[in-house]
Amino acid sequence: MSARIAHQTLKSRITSAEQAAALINPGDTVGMSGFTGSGYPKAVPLALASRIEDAHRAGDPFQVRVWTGASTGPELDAALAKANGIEFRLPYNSDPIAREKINSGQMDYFDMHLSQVAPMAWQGFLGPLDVALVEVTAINADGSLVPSSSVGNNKTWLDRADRIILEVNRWQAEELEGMHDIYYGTRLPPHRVPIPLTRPDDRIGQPTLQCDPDKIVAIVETDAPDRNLPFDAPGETALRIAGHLLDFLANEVKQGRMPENLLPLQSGVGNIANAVLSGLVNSPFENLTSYTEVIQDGMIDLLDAGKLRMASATSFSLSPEAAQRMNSNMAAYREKMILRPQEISNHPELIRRLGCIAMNGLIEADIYGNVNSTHVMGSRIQNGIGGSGDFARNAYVSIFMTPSTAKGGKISAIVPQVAHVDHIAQDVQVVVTEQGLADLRGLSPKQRALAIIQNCAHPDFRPMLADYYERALKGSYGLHAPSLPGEALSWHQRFIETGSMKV
Ligand code: 0RQ
Repeated sequence: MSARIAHQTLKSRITSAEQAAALINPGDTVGMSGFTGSGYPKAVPLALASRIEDAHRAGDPFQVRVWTGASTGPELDAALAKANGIEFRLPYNSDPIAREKINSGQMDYFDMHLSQVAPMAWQGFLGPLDVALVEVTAINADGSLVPSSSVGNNKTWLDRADRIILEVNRWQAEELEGMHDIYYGTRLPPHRVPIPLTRPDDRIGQPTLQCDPDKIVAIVETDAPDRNLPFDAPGETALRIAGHLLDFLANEVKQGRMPENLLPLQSGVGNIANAVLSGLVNSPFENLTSYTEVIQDGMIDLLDAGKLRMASATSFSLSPEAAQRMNSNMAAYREKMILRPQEISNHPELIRRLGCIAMNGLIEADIYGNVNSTHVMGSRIQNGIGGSGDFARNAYVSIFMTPSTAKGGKISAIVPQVAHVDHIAQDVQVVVTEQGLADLRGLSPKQRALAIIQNCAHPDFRPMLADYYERALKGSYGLHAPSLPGEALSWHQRFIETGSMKV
């Protein structure tokens, strides 16, 4: 019997992944743990996928609806998508097999703001939640649950579900206990009250999750690592983007618009975000804080270098090396990190109050600063909006960063008009590429266009953009935000037809 399960009655519910998967029925909605490859269930989804494949071989329909915190790992999204087992998915996916199912029209996907998942689940229009399938580090004698490497929507899944299946993962460090802060004070209107968090390091809840032990129908023991992907060493492009961004922040301090230790940092996922954080290690900034949704390698480097005082998030997103470093020294990291439910880590009220510096990636931006974070050529989803909207709209300063081209230079990340809008121009204050940085604050659309074309566009595409803009100034229906509707999306159409945006 596992020492990780201290509750006497619950020990009797330990079972195999196969037996637990047998408790999930066709058509069930399953709320699973997991956020950016951390803390997702690793055994039961695989067993469920195998059960679904058996059913399909026998000619029986079998699909489930899957809700999570954000992205998960191959044992969950890839396995279930490969088995054609997911009918509907929310709120974020980065798995290539699931992405293909969505883009080929075989899987429905509701791409939503991560802060809104829990409150919308409570509103009820998403339908009932049949099963919560949640990874935890341990079950205490009193039945409280020690969360693992992400919190995500677990509190809500445990509260809302009719039946609960737990995976207790021995791979997760026992010393995670005490790192989490689970706030139980959220309500639906008209009963909402202010969330009492005024600093990134405030603790406003309790260290464990609670649930009704009678709802727990199965407990499966695992010993499996999170999906930890290595980060690339920052290349020339990422380093140049980081350089422009750090210069901008230094100037904000010099102008008196930000304190010397900046404001709480939010940083998106991916190599460029990680490179920016690594750049901060060698910067003059000290005593930094972070109020974000994921803690990635760059944050650990900043903590280790003594530059970052503390980090608040809902999940880890670490390379295997950084995960190993954390797991072997968790008690020390626990003093400087807090993992919270995603409705708190991404809460607009808190992001606005704290004044976060939001730094997110993009697919493309247009000359007016509208940003597309999600859809390639306007129709193929890449990942999802994730937390970028939660942070961009409510941040003290909202920064978007990207290489100026994609796909070997065939695609310009700066286009006449974005083919899909996630972040309207009002939510985008700074755009930065390796070419330079455009500070768009306080600028009119025409001033923004000049700043973006001159500072951010790649030289291969800059003359084309300048030419479009000049002609739009002459031929546009109105001159507030000049545009030529018949031509504005022609770059995307050209890529679809020829494989390049270049003429
Ligand atoms: O495709 O993997 O096939 O090579 O998009 O692009 O340049 O590696 O950049 O990893 O930072 O991701 C917007 C997707 C950028 C990410 C996005 C292709 C490119 C590559 C990845 P390949 P890069 P990144 C906190 C905040 C939304 C969620 C968010 C994202 C792949 O930042 O998902 O911000 N953001 N969350 O080739 C065609 C273009 C392209 C393009 C890039 N213009 N056209 N393809 N790509 N630009 C985290 C969470 O919310 C959990």
